[in-house]
Amino acid sequence: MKTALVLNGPNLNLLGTREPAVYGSATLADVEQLCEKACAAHGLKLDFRQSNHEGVLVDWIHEAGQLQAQGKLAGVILNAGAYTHTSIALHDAIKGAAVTVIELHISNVHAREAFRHHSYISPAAKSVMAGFGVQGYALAVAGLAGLAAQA
Ligand code: CA2
Repeated sequence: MKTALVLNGPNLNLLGTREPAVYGSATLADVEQLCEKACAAHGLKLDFRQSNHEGVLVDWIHEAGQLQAQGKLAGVILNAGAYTHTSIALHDAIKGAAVTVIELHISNVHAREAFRHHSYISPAAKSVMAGFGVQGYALAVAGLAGLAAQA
């Protein structure tokens, strides 16, 4: 059984505590449960992580590239948070690791401030999703399972 690695970037540990109008009221622990269910339904194992540190996310993407090359990983669902809009390091890591990444955003970043309209992740990602709320994580798991099945 392959693993789906779900990576969450800075401040996503605050989910459910503030800004419910933008991000909803589910906590990150709720999102992890939702991903567990989605992975079980699609025959995937879940590895769910969060970090506020760019370099930690870079290291996890490198690790993911190795696991995917070994046939153990379906790919990565990445909500890079605000690093989406700033991080050439994450862009380079995804390219360098040659790992399948689904870029995910809870909110519709294109309907928000102009500084959220550009993503350094998108050109390196296989797929991009935004604006489905936290249910987007379950949709992304389904999408990743589909990509893995056709690989
Ligand atoms: O919509 C998304 O998922 C984002 O990736 C979330 C990031 C934001 O910087 C991106 O532009 C879009 C922010 C995550 C912070 O989440 C919080 C949740 C509750 C309270 C405070 C922050």
